[in-house]
Amino acid sequence: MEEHFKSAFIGIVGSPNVGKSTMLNYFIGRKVAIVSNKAQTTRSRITGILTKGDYQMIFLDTPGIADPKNLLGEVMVKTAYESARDVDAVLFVADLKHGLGERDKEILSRISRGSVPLLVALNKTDAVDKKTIITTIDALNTLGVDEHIFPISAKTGDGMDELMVALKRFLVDGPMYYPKDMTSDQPEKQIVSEIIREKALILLSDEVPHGIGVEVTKINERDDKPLIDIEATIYCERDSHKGIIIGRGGNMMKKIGMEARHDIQMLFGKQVFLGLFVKVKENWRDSRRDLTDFGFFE
Ligand SMILES: Nc1nc2c(ncn2[C@@H]2O[C@H](COP(=O)(O)OP(=O)(O)OP(=O)(O)O)[C@@H](O)[C@H]2O)c(=O)[nH]1
Ligand SMILES: [Mg+2]
Repeated sequence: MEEHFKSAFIGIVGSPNVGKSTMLNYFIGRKVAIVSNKAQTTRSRITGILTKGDYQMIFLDTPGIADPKNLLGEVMVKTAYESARDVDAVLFVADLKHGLGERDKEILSRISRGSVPLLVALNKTDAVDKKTIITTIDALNTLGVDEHIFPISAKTGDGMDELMVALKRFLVDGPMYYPKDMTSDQPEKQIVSEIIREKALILLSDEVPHGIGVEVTKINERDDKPLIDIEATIYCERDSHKGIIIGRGGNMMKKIGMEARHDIQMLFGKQVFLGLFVKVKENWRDSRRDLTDFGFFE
């Protein structure tokens, strides 16, 4: 039995905001990666694991590739391209609503130069008409991509079965890399900090959410009751941002805290006390030391 087990590593790459993380969550059947309508939601490589019968598929969701504006941006681009190497297949995701932009073309040309098989998912079929889908496929053909193109909707599931069938062809004989009930390799602290960052991304606007980093400093389960105490600090880049995050009368913090607490409670199945703090860490996205503290460098 063991020797027939198959596995595959699939790298998911593309421009920001095209729906890579939504797709990862769909494949795994639960929320592994945070999602928002803001570009650059994903900052690190997020592993999602799907184990079925005699195979295991390991998806690597990556940060959207964009021109880096700071050191964090550089690290993100590097993470994305590295995840497109040393995998059994790379799944390039594009957004049908936006069509193929210059950045998409550049990413495509870079990843198709390697020896890793390429599949293309054209996401958000639910938001466009048939003609747009055909035009985008034509554009891909012009770029030399003729096969393995899948119009899908990670939101509704349209076309996702066909894509999964295609991905299964890249399974190779290999071990079960992760225990079969494991869906992600993210440590608890990271999951919690990502949930808080997601709420900040969704609730805040302009440049404020992009400069936010969340550090979970405490997760403590009480011995005497089903209750978890969590403390986290939201870092931002400027004093003015701190004011916006706190909000009038503490309203914004309250909102972020309430929504995050809801999700964290669902995750742990226990009541959660969430203590949130806000601190300013100027230009942390350009500081190697701060980025190391946040876990972006080994
Ligand atoms: N209409 C529609 N919207 C979608 C679909 N998939 C994702 N979205 C939306 O697109 C936005 C971006 O989704 P994400 O999954 O965060 O995109 P991403 O590619 O991971 O983004 P980054 O992490 O920033 O690179 C969110 O608002 C999603 O709800 C889809 O199939 N249809
Ligand atoms: Mg993402």
